[in-house]
Amino acid sequence: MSSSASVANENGVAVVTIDNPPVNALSFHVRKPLYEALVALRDDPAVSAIVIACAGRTFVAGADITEFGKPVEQPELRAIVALLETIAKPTVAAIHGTALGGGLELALGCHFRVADQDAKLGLPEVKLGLLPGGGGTVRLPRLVGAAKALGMIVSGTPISAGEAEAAGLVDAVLDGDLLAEAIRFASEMAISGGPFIAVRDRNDRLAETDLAAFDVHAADLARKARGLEAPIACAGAARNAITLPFDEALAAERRLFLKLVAGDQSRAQRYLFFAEREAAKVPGRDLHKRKIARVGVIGAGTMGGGIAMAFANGGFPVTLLETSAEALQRGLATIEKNYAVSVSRGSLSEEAKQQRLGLFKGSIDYADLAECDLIIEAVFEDMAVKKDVFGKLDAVAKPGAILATNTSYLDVNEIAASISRPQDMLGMHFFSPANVMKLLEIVRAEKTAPDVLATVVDLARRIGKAAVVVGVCHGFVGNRMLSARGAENEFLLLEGATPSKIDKAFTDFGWPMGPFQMGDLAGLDIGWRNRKARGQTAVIADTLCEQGRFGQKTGRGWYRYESGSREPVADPEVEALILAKAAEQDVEARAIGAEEIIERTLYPLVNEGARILAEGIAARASDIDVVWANGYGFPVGKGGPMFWAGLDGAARIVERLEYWHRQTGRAIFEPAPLLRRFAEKGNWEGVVGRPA
Ligand code: T1G
Repeated sequence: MSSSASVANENGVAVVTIDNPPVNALSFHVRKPLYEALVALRDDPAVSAIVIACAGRTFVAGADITEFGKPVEQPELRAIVALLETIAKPTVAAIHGTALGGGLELALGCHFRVADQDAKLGLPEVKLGLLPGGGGTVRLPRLVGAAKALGMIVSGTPISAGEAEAAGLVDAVLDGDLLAEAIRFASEMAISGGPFIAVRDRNDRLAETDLAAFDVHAADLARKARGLEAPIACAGAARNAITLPFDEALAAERRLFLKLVAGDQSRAQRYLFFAEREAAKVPGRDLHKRKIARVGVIGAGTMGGGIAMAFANGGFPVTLLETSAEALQRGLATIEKNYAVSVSRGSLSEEAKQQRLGLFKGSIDYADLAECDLIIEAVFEDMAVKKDVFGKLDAVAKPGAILATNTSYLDVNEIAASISRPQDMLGMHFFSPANVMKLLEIVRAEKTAPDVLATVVDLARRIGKAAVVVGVCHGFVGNRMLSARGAENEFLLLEGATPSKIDKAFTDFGWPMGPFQMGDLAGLDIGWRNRKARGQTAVIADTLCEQGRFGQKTGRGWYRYESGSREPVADPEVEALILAKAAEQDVEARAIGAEEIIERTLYPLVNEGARILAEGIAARASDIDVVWANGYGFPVGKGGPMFWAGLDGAARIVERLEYWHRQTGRAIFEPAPLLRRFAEKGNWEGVVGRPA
């Protein structure tokens, strides 16, 4: 018997234990012995029931994603599930940790599923650009109903054991020793004599389906797919479960799966899955990490409050410091309001809200930060202000405390040089809203100690952030590339492309919104302040700001917003302003197509990424993609700017950059040497910079 799938007999109940660290993925070396064991146990008269359990920290977390795109080795998961459904004796899946994807589908092949109370169950394949390919789209609706199944499969969001029990997915949530209780459950089932009905033969929940309501829900989900194929395929497969006989629906699922798994979108999303984990593999990651028991946050404004919530959400006690009692109260009130909104939306329980609020301690006295192990400042973006804050921190923070700045572009080395302990200092650049956005740029300064970096990278994972270590430069990785992406915006406007046209080119590409909508959302005054600080101008954007048109918050920016609405409406006044500015500069308006817009915005984006790689500000091209997919809404079906460059053809990007460089003479179009090398090699593998 293989160690990946071993069998024990507990008084007639056979226990098959899968052991494939770290997440018990259903790799071939698991599937083969598992299949063989189940055949033997099915036919063994001494076996009255079968329990499938897992060693380690979790039940099967899915098929082995690394196997996709390679020749399939039999038996596949589908064959194991089909085999399970030929077994007359009771079969029970004992679930702990996360039963995800193929893991849940394996459990769906069993007559029963029991779980411990901390278990989570889900079908997250959609996040990999796939759909459940082991029968999940046809079996799950038979247990929880089509509507619930549709939501689970298209969102990919796992549910708790309690919710799963209430929905009919789990037969019992067990306290105490899960395996012992699962064996007892199985034995009782065997004694009961059944009947033991395979999930495939249960149709009562399906009979309840309101197909019209299902289709309305599915259509709404499709509208939110933004060009991604998997969510639509997931909905279609779930609908087949309702309208087609089981085996036809299963065959349809197979066809849809094979199409998705071979497609660019799934390749891109699987790439991002591993890229996010690769980004956390920084030098020194196995060093001893400093203990972080309490986190201090300085500044209770939008960023500081969001950062404080991010840590409280991760279970960390937070000391939130402000300069005055009024500012502190305002900040704490905003935090409470944010949690209340989550409770009203049903995404947070009242109990959890109270538990998290209980983790906050407010203060207006720096001395209170002395008990913190990590202190993050989120004060005004001004070097003098930051240095003043760090001077105070240097005086009060305990030895070994990690000191972090949330600056989005200031020189972290300069701040580090202003304190006595630069080795304990780095940047933690959160993205607003910091309690929601997954990306965290961890800025490693010249003197940051390796164990400090390793501690913060590990901490990022513990609060659910996608951490990317970046080097020190203006704007680090994301904002520096964002500047490159927007450098042509005013030229495009003056030459005849309207804000709506440019934004539509972006949304058609798959972005959630275009640069002008984004600017109105974030506030045009932020960019205006940055430009003034750097002595830069943008004739149209500056004029809008001089007119007090800051975007949604003032009801007018690039677009107009009816009161209470966030819907952008093209504003003739803005278009008139653009025409006037173009006339001043004798710029002839012309028709500008989407392709040109993409070439003059996204190709410089990729080019700047290549420059960042060459300078070692990012260690890998995939790190840059993790930044853009998690911090800026780059369409995940295209994998990020650097992965997309491969899809779009780097040679063509170089050629078009050269064209625009000849046309404009502007430096952003001068192809970076590393991009030229990528174009020759066809991938970034050998084209990486020094470690960030
Ligand atoms: N296959 C291969 N490797 C995996 C893996 C998987 N399914 N899941 C995780 N790993 C690796 C991961 O790369 C990392 O490796 C290590 O395990 C620890 O992971 C047919 C088609 C389970 C919630 O999508 O969501 O089933 O970096 O760092 O933070 O219908 O892993 O150490 O070398 O993420 O504790 C569906 C994916 C697959 C779940 C644990 N299942 N995994 O999180 O650890 S498709 C999923 C996760 C499928 C069927 C379909 C998380 C986790 P390394 P980690 P974690």
